[in-house]
Amino acid sequence: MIDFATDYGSYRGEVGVGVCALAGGVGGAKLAAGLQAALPPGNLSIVANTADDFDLWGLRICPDLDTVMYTLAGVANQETGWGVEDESFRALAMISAYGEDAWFKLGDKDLATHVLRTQRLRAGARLTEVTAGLAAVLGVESTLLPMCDEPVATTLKTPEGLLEFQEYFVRRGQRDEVLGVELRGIEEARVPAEVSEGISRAEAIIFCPSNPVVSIGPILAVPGMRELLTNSSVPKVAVSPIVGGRALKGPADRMLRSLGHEVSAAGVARMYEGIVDGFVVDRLDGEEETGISALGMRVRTTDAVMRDEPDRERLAREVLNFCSELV
Ligand code: FO1
Repeated sequence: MIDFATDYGSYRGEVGVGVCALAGGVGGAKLAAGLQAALPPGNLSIVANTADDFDLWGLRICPDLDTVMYTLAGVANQETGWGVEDESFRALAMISAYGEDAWFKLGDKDLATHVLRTQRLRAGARLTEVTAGLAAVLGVESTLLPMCDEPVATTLKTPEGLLEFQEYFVRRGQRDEVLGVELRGIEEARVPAEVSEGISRAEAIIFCPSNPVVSIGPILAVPGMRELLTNSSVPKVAVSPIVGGRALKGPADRMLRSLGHEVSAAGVARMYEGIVDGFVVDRLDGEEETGISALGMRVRTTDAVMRDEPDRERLAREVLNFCSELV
């Protein structure tokens, strides 16, 4: 049996191969940080959702990529989960003084990331290259990869009409009922060579506890991504973002309900049916094991809530051990 956390097989020491994790924002970043702590340096690649990216004041903002990047670099704001620690908002105050509605809280240090990213993208670099450059300077030892280089924009159908993702999530505080999800630009998106390589060379693939509709959903919707994952014969394990019928963070529970999915760990497992072969649920949801097993998945029941840093690494090690049992 391979112990992913210690014997790193033939891939030990190579950058970005070994374990590949799919992640959205705050919840995904926590498990990614645990995996990074549990694995030898350079053995983790993370494919992050970029469908909640948008333009604001002329800058390209990539919230999920940045949340993962700051978390893995150890500089994330611990309270919010997004943004940078020890942040100030003086530029935002000035923007507000000019009469703009400063609804999206861009900190001064965070602004540097958006300014440089925008400049490099305009100069013709791919988002994959720009992200690698920023993450390297911040000291991220894992390979952080956007799901695609092309712009994709999650647009939500609500009773108030179509809303851009950040409009729904931040400006309107997730109060609208989500009746449909459209991923604008997804047909033109392509799996970057780096993502294809990260998945093909991975010895285990982990679906972080991120929103299955608007975080993992867009990653799986990039043309060719689902096939790459299903064709891979390595263990694929998802961690439930729903515990005790509620989302660990954000509006996933309400979104699942309004879109007609069952709001439970089993409901999320059903969305990954045919792709993952293992599913991790919290002890609160232990009774769902039979239903999830019926989907053809092995189930691991554990404490799946990450309250602090030791929790992240403990859960990551449990997930890695579960993967080794599935080989
Ligand atoms: N989330 C908020 O709830 N309010 C904000 O003002 C906000 C600002 C922000 C700035 C930079 C960044 O990278 C993320 C930011 N987020 C904010 C988080 C983010 O919009 C969401 O968590 C994700 O898009 C959902 O995954």
